[in-house]
This record gives sequence, structure tokens and C-alpha cells, in this order.
Amino acid sequence: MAASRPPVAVVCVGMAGSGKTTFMQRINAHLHERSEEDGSTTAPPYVLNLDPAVRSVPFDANIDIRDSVNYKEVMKQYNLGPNGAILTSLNLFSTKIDQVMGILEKRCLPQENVKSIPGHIIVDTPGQIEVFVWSASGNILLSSLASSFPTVIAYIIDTPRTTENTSTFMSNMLYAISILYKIRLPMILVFNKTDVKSEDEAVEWMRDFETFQDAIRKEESEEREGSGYMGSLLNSMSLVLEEFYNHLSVVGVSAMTGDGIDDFFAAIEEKREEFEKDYKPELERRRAVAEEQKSQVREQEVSRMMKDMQDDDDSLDGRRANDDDDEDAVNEAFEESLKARYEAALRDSGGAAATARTGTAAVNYIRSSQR
Ligand SMILES: Nc1nc2c(ncn2[C@@H]2O[C@H](COP(=O)(O)OP(=O)(O)OP(=O)(O)O)[C@@H](O)[C@H]2O)c(=O)[nH]1
Ligand SMILES: [Mg+2]
Repeated sequence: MAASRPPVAVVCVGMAGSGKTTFMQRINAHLHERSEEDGSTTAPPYVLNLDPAVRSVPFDANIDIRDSVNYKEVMKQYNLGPNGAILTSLNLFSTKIDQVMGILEKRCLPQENVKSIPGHIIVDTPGQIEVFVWSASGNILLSSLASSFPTVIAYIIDTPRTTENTSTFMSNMLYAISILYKIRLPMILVFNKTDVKSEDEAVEWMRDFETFQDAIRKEESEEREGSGYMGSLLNSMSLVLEEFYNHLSVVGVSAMTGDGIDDFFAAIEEKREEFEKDYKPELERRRAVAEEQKSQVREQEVSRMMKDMQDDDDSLDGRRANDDDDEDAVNEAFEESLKARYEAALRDSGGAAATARTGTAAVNYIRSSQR
């Protein structure tokens, strides 16, 4: 593998107990082996643990959220329950995202004088999936990763549990969709624990909705009298989901035995290309829109402030009735230059801090900078 291209970031998400951490351990071991085989070009993976509540991880993490945030202390200090403490820990960690990205970019992006870089960055996340996926900090972490590296979501599924019945299966698929649409990054469905139950049934349910509908009918005839509304909902959902399934890669693996891991990495390569082709331009478009919105807010801020100044001057100088044209022109030029300076000050201070300086405070700021 060429050392000149950036590694792909693989973020493992999935319901509690689906096997994320065991899967991380497996792919970590696999990639270490691979790097020993062709050691000269690809370094071992760079490993991140973002689960603050895990007691011990069965792999060496290069960056571990537990090194910077003490989950138990967060619980005590902020008087929080387990989920609140995980969320707060992630929030605290995400305030250091610049440092984290600095390290990642230094260690993982191609550089002169560095012989080999990792082919993959692998990331473990908390079992409280909603805390990670639906929080601002999760969003910050993922979008920062995706801004520097091709990023793929591995959605880990507990196959034996998920294929227990059609409604559990459908619930899990709907969850996967909600994550796909929320995160908007390429996703691989990883049917884990295939040493206990093969993924074949699940894959067939996805690929052929008639098979899924047969399974619903079978369940209904066996035990579910009176649950007709569920059956018809599941039936219609299976039709709707066909399109969604077409956009996903599906692999069956056993994190325990290592079965299917090569298929997983083949899917990662596919998704890396998809990221570059489809997702990256879209991400860049969204970033440009956000930047545009920010600069509009800045403009409005400046106009409002200039208006405030105008009002101040009008009330003070209302008595000076007949300003001549020359003076107007000078004032206009002066205001333009003030505006430019204020805009520059806003930009330099990153916007957020400076946007707080509104109204009179901003006027004072500019006036003091005139002296
Ligand atoms: N049989 C079998 N068991 C597995 C496999 N992968 C994980 N497990 C078991 O599933 C349980 C949960 O595994 P973890 O890796 O801790 O799952 P997790 O998703 O990280 O769990 P949380 O972090 O608590 O959400 C453990 O008992 C694992 O041994 C597998 O491929 N086959
Ligand atoms: Mg775990």
C-alpha cells in the first residue's frame, strides 16, 4: 500500500454489547500482522478509544479518552448518572479536538522524512450509541476526523440477537438508517458473532423483501395473533428499505474467530473510494455553506454596530444641522475603514469571542482602537 495516501478512519459504532471492542481488538491484531508482512510501507494502525466508561480495553490505544477525562470523577463532581457522565466526558474531550487532530495529522498524514504511516485509524466508541451519535461532541469528533481523513462508519450488529425475529431486525436496520442520515458518512453493516449464527438469513432479508415478508407471515401464523398492524408496518418498511440497503456494504464477521475480516477490509477500500468520490465534495460544499453563513452573520453584526454608532452620533450631534458634502464624504470613508478594521478584528479573533462584543461594547472597542 502506498505510504503517500492518508489512512482511512474506521469508526466502530453499535448497540451495547454488539462486540465493538472485541472487533477493534481483532482488526487491530489483523492490521499489526499485515504491517509486519509489508512493514516497510504501512505502519500499524493508529488506535483511539472514545469510551470513557470502559474498565479496560484489550488493545493499546494511542489516544485514550480516559487519559484526559476521569469518568468517575465527572459523575461525582457534576452529580450525574452514567449516561450524563459519558456525554459530559465526551464534551470535555471534544474541547481538546484541536490537539487530538494535531497529533493525528502529525502521526498519520504523509510527511517528508517519514518512511511509513498507518493505513488505518481505528476508533472505539461507547455502547451508549445515542450519546455518541446524537451529541454535539460526537458530531465535532466525527466531522473533524472526516475533514482530514477518509472516514467510514462500521455499524456493528449482534447477529444472533438481531435475527431473533423480524421486528428486532427491522428496529436495528431503522437505527442504522437514522445514523447514516445523521452522520452522512459511508457505512458498512458488520454482522458480528457469525460463529454463533451466520449472517445469511439477515442478508437474504435485506436483498429479497419477499423472503422477509415470508418470515413475517411465518411469525404471525406461529404466535402473533392480533398483531396485524405490526406485520403490515414491517411489510411496508421492507419495501421502503430496499433502496437504503442498496447503498450499504454488508459483511459477516466473527470478532471472536477472525472469520470474514478480509471481506471487511475489502469493503473498507470500496467505501474509501466512495468517500473520496461522493462524500468529500458534499462535505466541502457543506463547509463552504457554513463558512458563508458565518461571514453573513459577521456582516450583519458589523452593519448593526455601524447603525448603533450612527444613532449615537445622531443623538449627540443632532444640533450640528448643516454638515457640508465634504464632511459627509470624509465620514463615509472613516466609517468604511472602521468597518474593515472591525471585520478584520472579528476574523482574527475567530469570530466567536468577537461576536460577543456587540453594540456599545463593539463601538467602544473600535473607538479605543482609534486612539
Ligand atoms: N461468540 C461471540 N461473542 C462475541 C463476539 N464479539 C464479541 N463477543 C462477545 O460479546 C460481548 C460484548 O462484547 P464487547 O466487545 O464488549 O461489546 P461492545 O460493543 O464493545 O460493548 P459495549 O462497549 O459495552 O457497548 C462479550 O462477551 C464478547 O466476548 C463474536 O464474534 N462472537
Ligand atoms: Mg466496548
